Amino acid sequence: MLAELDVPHRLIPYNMLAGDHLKKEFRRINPNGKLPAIVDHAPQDGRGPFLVFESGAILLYLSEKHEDAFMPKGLRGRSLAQQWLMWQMAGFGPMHGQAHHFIRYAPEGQEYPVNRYRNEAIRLLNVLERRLEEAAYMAGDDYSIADMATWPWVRAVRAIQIDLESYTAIRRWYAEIEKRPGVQRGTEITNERNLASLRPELTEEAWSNLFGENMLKSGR
Ligand SMILES: N[C@@H](CCC(=O)N[C@@H](CS)C(=O)NCC(=O)O)C(=O)O
Repeated sequence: MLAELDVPHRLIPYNMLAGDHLKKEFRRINPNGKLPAIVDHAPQDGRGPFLVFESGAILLYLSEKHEDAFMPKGLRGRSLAQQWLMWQMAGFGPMHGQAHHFIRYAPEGQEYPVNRYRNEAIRLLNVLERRLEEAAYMAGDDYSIADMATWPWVRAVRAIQIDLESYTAIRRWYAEIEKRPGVQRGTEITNERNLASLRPELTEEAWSNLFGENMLKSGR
């Protein structure tokens, strides 16, 4: 979003495997201790820095701050963008996240959760495919913050062994968004290798930072 808006910003990479996100300083920015979060040093009211967490809230905040950027005009259009953004936040993102967890990070051989979350991931891709058969973008004719929120999870599906071959509308939409200069700039930092490797090797320490005792301790 920041690259698309072309506003000055400083990106601070956090290494989750090393537990950077568990530090007290970061919890002051995001009480939920997760990435991403932003600090706006130039808020509209001219008061001190403003902190925003939750990716959907960050997208809405930046859109509103920048004259409703990437938000359709009119009540219907706005509502459509919000509906699909909420759908991503509450469904597509969390379900794909769990699919990544059980397929890539959990001990192998757990058939039930792997099937459960792969099925949900596929069901949600089917919902997206139907939507993109009837509209160019998720909220209608134009690219919006709903597409921005969803595109990165679609980008990651090969790591959960889902093939997009039969998803014609999603592939059309995906390729159009991938060409955008803002998207190219904004994705430069993604670790492609990590996305491609099916089961990343985690040290005990990294595991604990992500899913275990270190993660729990940090929030107490
Ligand atoms: N609903 C949150 C989800 C944030 C989230 O789960 N972020 C992941 C990285 S993509 C994270 O920080 N994981 C570290 C952890 O769970 O300890 C959002 O959309 O901002």
